[in-house]
Amino acid sequence: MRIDLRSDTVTTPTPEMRKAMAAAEVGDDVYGEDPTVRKLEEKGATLLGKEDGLYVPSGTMGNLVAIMTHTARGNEIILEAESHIYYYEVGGLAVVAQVLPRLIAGRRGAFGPETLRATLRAPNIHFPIPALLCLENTHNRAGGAVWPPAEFEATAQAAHKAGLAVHLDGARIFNAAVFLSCTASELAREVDSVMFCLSKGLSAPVGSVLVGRKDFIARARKNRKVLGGGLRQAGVIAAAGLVALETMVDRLAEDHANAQTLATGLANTAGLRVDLEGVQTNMVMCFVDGLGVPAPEFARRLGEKGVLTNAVDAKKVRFVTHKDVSGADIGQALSVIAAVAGETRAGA
Ligand code: TLP
Repeated sequence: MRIDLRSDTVTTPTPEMRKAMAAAEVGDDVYGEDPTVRKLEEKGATLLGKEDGLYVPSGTMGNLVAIMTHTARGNEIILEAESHIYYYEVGGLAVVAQVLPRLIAGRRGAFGPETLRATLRAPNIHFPIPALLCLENTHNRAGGAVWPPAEFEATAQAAHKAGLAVHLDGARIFNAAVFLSCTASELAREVDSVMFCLSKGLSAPVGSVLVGRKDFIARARKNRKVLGGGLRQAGVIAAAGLVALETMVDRLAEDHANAQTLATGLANTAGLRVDLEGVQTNMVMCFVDGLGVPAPEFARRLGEKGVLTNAVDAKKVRFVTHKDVSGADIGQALSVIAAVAGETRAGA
C-alpha cells in the first residue's frame, strides 16, 4: 500500500492529457510559433481576466519572472512571512532579482490594508524603494487557507494607492475559486499579475502560467529567456495544461471534501490536533507534538507504513489531497495514522 499525501504536485497526467500531448500541434515557441502554447497562454489570461499570458516551466520560475519584471535591483518587496516565495523559492528574489524582502506576519496567510499601511515607510534617503506586494492565495504554509475576498481586494487596493504593483502567487488559485464558488478572474481583479500552476491539483505534468497586462508579459517573456526558460516545442506539455484547465477545475471539490474527512479523522485521533476552521481546500496541517516525537520522525514512521506526508516544521505534518487519492484511500490512511499515533504515544 502506498498513499501519497505529500503534495498535489505528485499527481500524474490523465489519459486524456496523454492523448492530447501525443496529438499536439507544435512549433518553436522561442520564435512564437507553437500554436498549442499560445492557446494555453491565451486561455490562462482569459480565465484570470488579464490581457496576456506566458507559459513557464514551474511556479518558482513564474514568480521569479514576475518579481524581475515588476522591480528594479535594490527595490523592496513586501511578502507575508510564511509565503512560498520567501520560504521555499531558494532565495531567488535575492539571488537573481536582487530585491530586499520585507515581511508581514499574517493570520492564516492573510492581512488587511491597515497592516500593509503600517508596514510601508514614508520615503527616506535611508530606505530602499518599495515596488511590489506579493500575495498568496491559497496559502501553502497556512494549510491551503483562502484569503477573505474583501480583505484581499482592500489590501491590493491599498498597495496600488501607495504606488506598489501587486503580484499574486496563485499556484492554487482554482482551489480558492472552488472554495468560494466564484471565478478565478473575480479573485484576480485587483492584482497586476498572477502565476497559477497546472501541475498541482490540476494534474498536468509540467508548467505554470504567468498572466498580466500585454506590455508586462512582453517584458516577462524576455526575463523568462534570461533564466533559460525559453522553450521550443513546448506544445507537447502545454497540451496537457489545456486539458487540465478544461477538465480538472471542478473536480477540486472532491479533494476538498477528502481533506475535510481527513481533518476530522485526524482531529479525533489522540495526540493529534488540527485547526479545523483553517481546513478550507486540499491541505491539512496537523500538529503532532502531542505524540512526544518530532514531526519528521512521525512522518518517517507513517512513510514506513505506506502513508507518505511531509513534516513542515518540528511540530506539524502536512497532508495534501489530490486526484490520485480516493475517498477509500483516505479511510485507509486514517487507520494507518491512528495505529502509528497509538504506537508512538505508547513508546514515546
Ligand atoms: N509548492 C510545493 C513545494 O515547493 C513546497 C508543494 O509541495 O506545495 N507557490 C506555491 C504557493 C506553491 O505551493 C508552490 C509549490 C510554488 C509556488 C512553486 O511551484 P513549482 O513547484 O512548480 O516551482
